Amino acid sequence: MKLYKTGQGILLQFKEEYYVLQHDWDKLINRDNLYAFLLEEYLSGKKITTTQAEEWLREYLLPPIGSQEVWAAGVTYLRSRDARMEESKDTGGADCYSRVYEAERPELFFKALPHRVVGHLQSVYIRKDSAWNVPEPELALYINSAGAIQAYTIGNDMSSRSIEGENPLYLPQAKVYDKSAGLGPCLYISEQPIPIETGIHMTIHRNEVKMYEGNTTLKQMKRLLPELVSYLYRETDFATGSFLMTGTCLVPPADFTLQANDVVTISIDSIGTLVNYVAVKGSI
Ligand code: DO4
Ligand code: MG
Repeated sequence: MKLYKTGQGILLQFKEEYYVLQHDWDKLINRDNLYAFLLEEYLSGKKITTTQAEEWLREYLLPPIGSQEVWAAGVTYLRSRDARMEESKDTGGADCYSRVYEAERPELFFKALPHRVVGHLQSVYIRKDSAWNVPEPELALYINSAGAIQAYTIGNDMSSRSIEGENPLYLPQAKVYDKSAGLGPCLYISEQPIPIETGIHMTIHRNEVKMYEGNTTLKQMKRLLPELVSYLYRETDFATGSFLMTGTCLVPPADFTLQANDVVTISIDSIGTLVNYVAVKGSI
């Protein structure tokens, strides 16, 4: 089932039908067994017509986040390791990527507070001081305050390859800035963990011409999802839970950089599609 956060209220989608839930978003999602709770809510929920639900989703959709921090894992796929070794080979930073790929401890970094997160059909920014910019399509987890994965969504970990390539210590500047994180369109809540056969797809269009297309599956990931979660929660409490992007496997070729007005479309099986428009701060 899917939960959508909208400016008109929370929508639960189950079996092609929509229900309005009267809850505080953070309290609703931060439960021990969200799936079981939503099943009960659906039985007693207020059903609305598909036409009305579609209007809410079209006009009022918000990113599926409340007060949570967004974190991200890096170099969880071989493709990400190789791309970063390539971009940093002239500046001497390449070694740290091969070491973290092999190490027991994963790379985890702070990505965003909710006010820097954008949702479906909203704009992400590329930095004006960066010459080489890419989206990173990633499975994102919603983990409750007890450390249990409760839901999945789509993450777009916007990144400056030129800034990170210059020096890995510039990672926070390459990764953390206004509108650098996309999440959405919904939370996908399933009874069982998401299968590793789940596909991730990304296209990038410029003036309606396809500039990039890539496909992968979660099977390519070197780490297990609970392994990433256990490191994130080792010494850190998250009162209303947290979001964790789990790393990218799709990296456009080295001669590609995003431009304003590009359209990034990321789909993950069972979850849906997140579309972000690329913009430069100050120009919209
Ligand atoms: O090591 C830098 C960031 C890696 C990352 O964001 C990813 O692999 O997705
Ligand atoms: Mg990433």
